[in-house]
Formats: sequence, structure tokens, C-alpha cells
Amino acid sequence: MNTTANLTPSLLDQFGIAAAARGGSLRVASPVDGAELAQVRTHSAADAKAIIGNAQQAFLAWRAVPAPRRGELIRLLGDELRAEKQALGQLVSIETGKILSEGLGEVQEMIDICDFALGLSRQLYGLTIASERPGHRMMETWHPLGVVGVISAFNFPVAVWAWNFALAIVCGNAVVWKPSEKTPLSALACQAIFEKAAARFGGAPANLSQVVIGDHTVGEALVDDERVALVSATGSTRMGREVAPRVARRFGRSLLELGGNNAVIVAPTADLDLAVRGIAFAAAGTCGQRCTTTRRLIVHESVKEALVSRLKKAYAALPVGNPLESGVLVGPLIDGRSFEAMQSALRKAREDGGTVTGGERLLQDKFPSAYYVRPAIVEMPSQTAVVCAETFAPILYVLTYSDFADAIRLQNDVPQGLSSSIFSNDVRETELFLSAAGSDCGIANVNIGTSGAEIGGAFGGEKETGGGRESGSDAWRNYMRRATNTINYSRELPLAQGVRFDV
Ligand code: UN1
Repeated sequence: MNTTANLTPSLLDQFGIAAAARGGSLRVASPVDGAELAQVRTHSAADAKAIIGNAQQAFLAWRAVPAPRRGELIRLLGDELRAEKQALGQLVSIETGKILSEGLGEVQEMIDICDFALGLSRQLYGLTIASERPGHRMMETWHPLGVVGVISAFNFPVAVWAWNFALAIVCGNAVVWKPSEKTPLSALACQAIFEKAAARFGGAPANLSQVVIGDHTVGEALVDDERVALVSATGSTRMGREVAPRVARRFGRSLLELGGNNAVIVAPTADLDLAVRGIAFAAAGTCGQRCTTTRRLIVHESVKEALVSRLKKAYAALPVGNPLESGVLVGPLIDGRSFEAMQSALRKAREDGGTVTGGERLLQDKFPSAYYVRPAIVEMPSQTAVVCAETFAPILYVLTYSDFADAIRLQNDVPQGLSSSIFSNDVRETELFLSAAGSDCGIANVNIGTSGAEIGGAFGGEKETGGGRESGSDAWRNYMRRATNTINYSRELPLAQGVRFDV
């Protein structure tokens, strides 16, 4: 039978990590069926310190390697990922509970960022700047930064690391990765895949990539160590509130990808066929466990009935079940705590006058230790406190508007600012939505949902989302330090701003 406990040992063997997954103290269970997958060995804070020291040594050697050559290592990583796509995608599905198509999609996202980073390795450009002084030239140079600490969440256990890793490595850094304690096997598999690439590359310094597994004390070791130049952390706003001031206290850099509370506005001219499909994927897909998941629907009162009744129909028919089986679209929540958080949010929404459709536990008989739910649609009288909070579960709150300005106000009136979208065929509305007076999010889309971004764009958001930008565009600059250079090729020494200092 294809249970997760049956499938996993051969995957761990394939990646050569079976030994690391035995005899440790961290119990890893699959959200698919609750079965134990491994007992992973963990690190202490002292181990983490030693690992950071090793990374620092690797950095000192790696920063001297020309960037295009560093790109070659990432090209090989992309190659290895292509070869292992099926196995790694399956492991991600087993460990996170996302459907296989999304597990594979996550690996594809890793391959895409490797391609992107390879190209970037020949494009780490600085500017040449006109100097006000005769016989002078100014320019900027981008240099490697140091050790990069990556703290990642369970829901994208491999892609978010790859966004950071591929860019950090072509930029000349060494990386220490602390994965979620819920998904250490996917992390160990990535490390094994990287090691294959490094062996083919030949001559890369040891310890360019290291994984530390452990609880918050290991995370704190990364956060507080001044040798870690950049801490890139993905997770809850609560976590970001801890991390940011601690890193700032030692003048380190942080790159934060925290909570989202993403809304879709549906206007009277919207193509409702597109809207239903876009919203169902973004709100119920990945069982509501993406930071870009659509959590709020702000619909014009004239189309509310039509849209919500179609969404309810689509939700009722959503195949919820074992994410490894074909045809299933919605897998389980990550664990029982997540289920409790969902039920508590639904209770609060009811107290606030909300009408809940769905949200109940499913498949309890078949999987007593797993938490499957029917994604919920909750029609709310107003945007109450529970709607303003991010609950990491498939709950879609529905609000209505009559005036477009109110729709934008509602959309922006939450503490988070990650992703947003509008379904409309009225160019005045769509352009206003994308303008400075429109969505206040880092991601604003038209006629597609809030989730499922490509790697080419910068990914991240404002306000409590933390302000970081990862992945595409010029996000590489996070992983480098900028030097401004002024070069005098004259025989004079004029001072800027006309200052005189004649000695
Ligand atoms: C996350 O949920 O942490 O845009 C990342 C998306 C994916 C990445 C999500 N490309 O939904």
C-alpha cells in the first residue's frame, strides 16, 4: 500500500539521508496520515555556532571565485534538481501534505531560480556615476556579503530556501539553513542534492551550504551571531517581531517574509468564470497554507450572489483527500494545532455575525491522526478583528462593497501587505488599483489570484509582512554589499563641494 511510511524510506535512501533520519530526537510525522517518517538528529546552539564558523571560512574562499564561475555551481544544482524533481516533489508532498502537482511545482520553482541566478552571475552590475570633479570617475561595486542565515517555514520547505540559496551563492556568500522543524527531511534532501552538484563542480569550498536542525535556540544562534551578515526569515509576523530587533541590535541585515492577509476585489465587470477559478485555487489550494493565500474576498454587491453561490458550489465539489492520489486538489492541514486555530477563527467569525459554509473536519475515520477540512467560505457583516488576522488555513472571508473607493479602503485596512488582486475589465478601476492610491501590497495583480507568483518578480510585501523582497528583479542586492568608489586620474586634488583645504 502507498502509505507515507512505506514510501519514505526509499526516498530517504535515494537521497542518502536514511542514517541522518534515524535515532535522533526530532519526530517527523506526515500530515497526510500522521505516520511517523523519521527521528531526525538535531543540533544545539553550540553546534550552530561551530557551523557558522565553518560557513565563515567557506565564505572567505568563495568570495574570491569569479561570479560567473559561482554561477556554474548553481547551474549544476539546477541540473541535479531536474534529475531529482519527481523524488523531491514527492518528499515535499509527504512532509507538507501539499498535492503532488504542487510539490513538483515547488521543485520547478527551485529550478527556475537556479536558471535566473545563473544568468545573474554575469549581471551583478554596479553603476558608473559622473563625478563633479575634473579627472575623476565614480562607480559602485557589489561585493559578497558574508554568511547568510536562512530560516524557512514548513509550507514552502524547499522553494524559499532555493530563492535565497541560489542568489546568495552566485553573490559569493555561504549559507546556513534552519528549516522548519516540521520539514527537516526535505531540507536534508536539498543538502544532499547540492552536495552532488558540488562534487561535479569540484573545488568548491567545504561548508558552503549547511543545514542546522533544531528548535528556537538554534534560530536564535543565527539571529544573534554577528558573523551572520544577513538573516533571511520566512514565517509568522510574531517570529519576525522577535528576529528583526535582535538582528538590528547588532546592525545585521534582515530580510523578512512574514504574514499575509491577501484580498481579491471582484468588480461588476469581472469575468466571473476566471474569478471563480482564480479564487478557488488561491483560497483553497495548498489547503490555505501559502503566505499568498487569498483570505478575503471583497465583492461588489451587484455580483455577490452570483459569485458566492458559484464559489460555494465549487467548494462543495473540491476533492479533499490524500494529496498523493491523483485527482485530489486539497490535502490536509499541517497538524492539529493548525486545525484548532482554524476552528477558533470560525467560532470568532460566527460570534461577529459571520455565516460559515464548510470548515468541518473530513476523513477522520480514515485518517484519525491527520487533519483534513472542507475549505470554508464565511460571509461577514464587516471586517472584524478575526478577518484582520492571518489564520493559516483555508478560510475565505467575504465582504461586499458598493463604492470602489471602499473596496480599496477595505483591501488596505489590515496590518499585512503581501499580495492582492482585482478581477475587473474596467481599465479605470484596474489602473487605480495598481496606482499609488491603490493596493498597498508588494504584489498587486489583475485578473489572476493572489498566489502562485513566478520567480522573475520580486516577492514580498509591506507593513507586517516585513518589507523584504526575495527571488527575482533586483532582490540579489540583498545578498551583496555596495561599495562606492571615487577614482582620481588627474594630477590635482580638487575637493567636492568646492571646499578649500590648501596645505
Ligand atoms: C510562501 O507561501 O511562503 O507565490 C511562498 C506563491 C509561491 C510562493 C509562496 N510562489 O504562492
